[in-house]
Amino acid sequence: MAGGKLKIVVFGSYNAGKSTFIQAIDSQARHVEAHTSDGDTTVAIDYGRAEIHALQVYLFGTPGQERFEFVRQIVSRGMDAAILVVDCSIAPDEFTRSLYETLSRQKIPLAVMLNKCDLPGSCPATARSAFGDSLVFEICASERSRAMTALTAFVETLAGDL
Ligand SMILES: Nc1nc2c(ncn2[C@@H]2O[C@H](COP(=O)(O)OP(=O)(O)OP(=O)(O)O)[C@@H](O)[C@H]2O)c(=O)[nH]1
Ligand SMILES: [Mg+2]
Repeated sequence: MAGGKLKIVVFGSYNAGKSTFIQAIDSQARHVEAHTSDGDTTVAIDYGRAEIHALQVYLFGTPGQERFEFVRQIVSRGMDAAILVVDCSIAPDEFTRSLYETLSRQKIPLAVMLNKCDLPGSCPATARSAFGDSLVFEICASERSRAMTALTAFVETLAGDL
């Protein structure tokens, strides 16, 4: 695999685990957040990087709240690939479905990361059925090794596109 750069944008509903995923990949990751009574939420962007097979991978996380659509549009510009993080410990939500439909329509590679698989109520097998033939990984974003293994496997599928 030749050296190069890859911009991957991470999408997902509020609280799905996008910031946790990026932090697991890069402990030096940065993010812009607001403190709320429900915990912290991303209001602008997450940024982290990793080197995978001599490729510089730049990860940009987006806010999960619907009202930040304009931020998602700005951050998405020029992306080479997308990741959709899904909390599979709760019932599938409409916003996840709409993000999935929008991303599937775009001509960019997509990986779905079924997150929070460590929680007792999680059901990755059921969640998987909502994502058709897409590339799906089961992760626990707070576990670096599982997050990194999934990201590496996704990046390897992109090698031919670079
Ligand atoms: N048990 C468990 N908790 C997780 C996991 N991933 C994230 N969390 C928790 O879920 C909550 C939300 O995680 P974030 O990474 O902030 O979610 P986000 O998608 O960035 O949220 P927004 O930026 O507000 O859209 C935090 O309390 C995390 O600690 C996981 O794999 N397992
Ligand atoms: Mg976040």
